[in-house]
Amino acid sequence: MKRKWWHDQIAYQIYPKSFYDSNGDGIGDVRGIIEKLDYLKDLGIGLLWLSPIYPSPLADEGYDISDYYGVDPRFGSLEDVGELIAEAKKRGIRIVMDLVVNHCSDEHEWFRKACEDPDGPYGSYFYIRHFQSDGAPPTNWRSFFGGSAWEALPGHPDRCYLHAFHKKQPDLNWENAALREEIFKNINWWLDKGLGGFRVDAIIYIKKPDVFHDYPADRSDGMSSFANILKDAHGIGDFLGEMQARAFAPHDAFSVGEVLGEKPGALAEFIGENGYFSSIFDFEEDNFGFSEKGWYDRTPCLPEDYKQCVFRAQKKAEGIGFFSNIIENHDEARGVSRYIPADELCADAKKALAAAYFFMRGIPFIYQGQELGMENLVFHSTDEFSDCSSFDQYETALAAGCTEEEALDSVSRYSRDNARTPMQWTGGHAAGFTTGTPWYRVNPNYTEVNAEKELKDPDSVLHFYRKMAALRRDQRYKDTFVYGEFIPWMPEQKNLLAYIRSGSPSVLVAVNMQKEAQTVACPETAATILLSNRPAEGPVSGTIRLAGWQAVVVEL
Ligand code: TEU
Ligand code: CA
Repeated sequence: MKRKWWHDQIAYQIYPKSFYDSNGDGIGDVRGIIEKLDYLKDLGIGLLWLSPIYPSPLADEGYDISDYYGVDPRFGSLEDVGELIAEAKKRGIRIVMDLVVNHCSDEHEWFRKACEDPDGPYGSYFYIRHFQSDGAPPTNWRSFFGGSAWEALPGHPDRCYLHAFHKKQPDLNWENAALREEIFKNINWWLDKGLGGFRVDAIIYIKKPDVFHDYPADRSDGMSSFANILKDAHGIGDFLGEMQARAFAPHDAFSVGEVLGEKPGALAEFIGENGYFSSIFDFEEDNFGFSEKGWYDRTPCLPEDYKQCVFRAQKKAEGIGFFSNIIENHDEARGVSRYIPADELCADAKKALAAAYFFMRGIPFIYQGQELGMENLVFHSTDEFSDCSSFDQYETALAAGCTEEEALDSVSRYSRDNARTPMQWTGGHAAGFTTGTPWYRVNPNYTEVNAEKELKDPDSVLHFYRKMAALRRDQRYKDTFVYGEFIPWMPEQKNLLAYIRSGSPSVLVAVNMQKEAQTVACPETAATILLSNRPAEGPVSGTIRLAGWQAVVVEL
């Protein structure tokens, strides 16, 4: 395998609105990120992905972009981004921005022009169709945020446009070569500024079926999930290959795709040696228990399920390329609240889950606050929701017959709001996120879970993350963790998540994902514990006894 500069990186995701507010307006900003670069450097990261900071009406928190060439004044300026790139570089960190090109904002000038003249050149930047003669939309596709994926075109009541997500996010028509040129030009413009690369949003949906038709209804609303179009969408590789060749490859840029639902057997096209992307995220765990009906119907992911997902994903990528490994992101509940049973949630369990995913094959991504052990919120009423999907899923649950309490519970468990609360820097005002009023509420556990406190405590979750990063970057083990094979170890043993990363030396990672102790056989007679979340060090042999939620990394 040809070695690439991103293979051995540790990545960190920032959700800028909630990371750090430098000017007291309650909204995180680019200057706030600059102020925290030393914190990130000390954590050991080399790639820094920012969720969108472009001008946006924020209907979907910046994933609705109205100008691909700017920075929203709420977040800062282009000069600030230039400074961020330069300051990050000094610390060995490359900036990765979010590329959101399945759709733009309905406030983007392309869409305005399309509304002015749907038959003109900008009309074909979008998917504009006529309503059916009875007034019904062209197809029964449901948008991901609820309701029809078709919305009346402003100024043209007989026509409508397609939106996979929010109605303020019209889908862009990639079949149009002029649109593709605009996108490649934009990517190159940013990469020329010295970016490390892009995280590529919702990219699987850029290819639509040749013929638009209904799919069987999957809820009582008579509509069908937008994801069903993927079955009939063929040939996305032409677009992605072009993007790779025209934009990413010439800059040797890192690209990580948000790809949910590539065709069976197609992984090599995406992340193989000449793949469209450097990597794509592993969503196997996130997808576990998914229900088309909505969050209220999801099946929780127990530790044993989690293990099966991890092993499946690792197997899938074997010999092909690198997944980007996560336990959470800005679209998901907090990993510790999701994969650790609620009554067993504690610092040891948080560290154990961390060790389980961090040393797998692939590029580990840390989502802001994850390194502190930040947890889900508890919602008491809909007044506490912020994200559009929280409202939609709450209504969906009620419509399906859930009580208000059950509907709130499903939002508490899966809402994207969980991940979007302000970063917990201190135990002081607004968790040290802002001197003003934070745009969204702080998780009440900030007095216990915060960076200031954890920096002082050598046993904190934060220090454990730092140790994990240091170990992964250690010259002696680097090649093993980056390129070593992933071999499941004692996979039959319940709630033991263990694997060997082969190399010289080989390493065993063994995680006890339950509160009861259990033992794991040590594959070598003489071995040494390199890292543990419980007091343990030095030589081991025979069997290793793991206390409840103990994780060890052992040199073989
Ligand atoms: O997400 C795309 C996606 O497919 C989902 O994870 C989505 O958030 C979910 O189906 C909604 O319930 C990406 C971004 O990560 C997300 O924040 C954006 O909202 C979305 O694209 C649209 O840009
Ligand atoms: Ca601010």
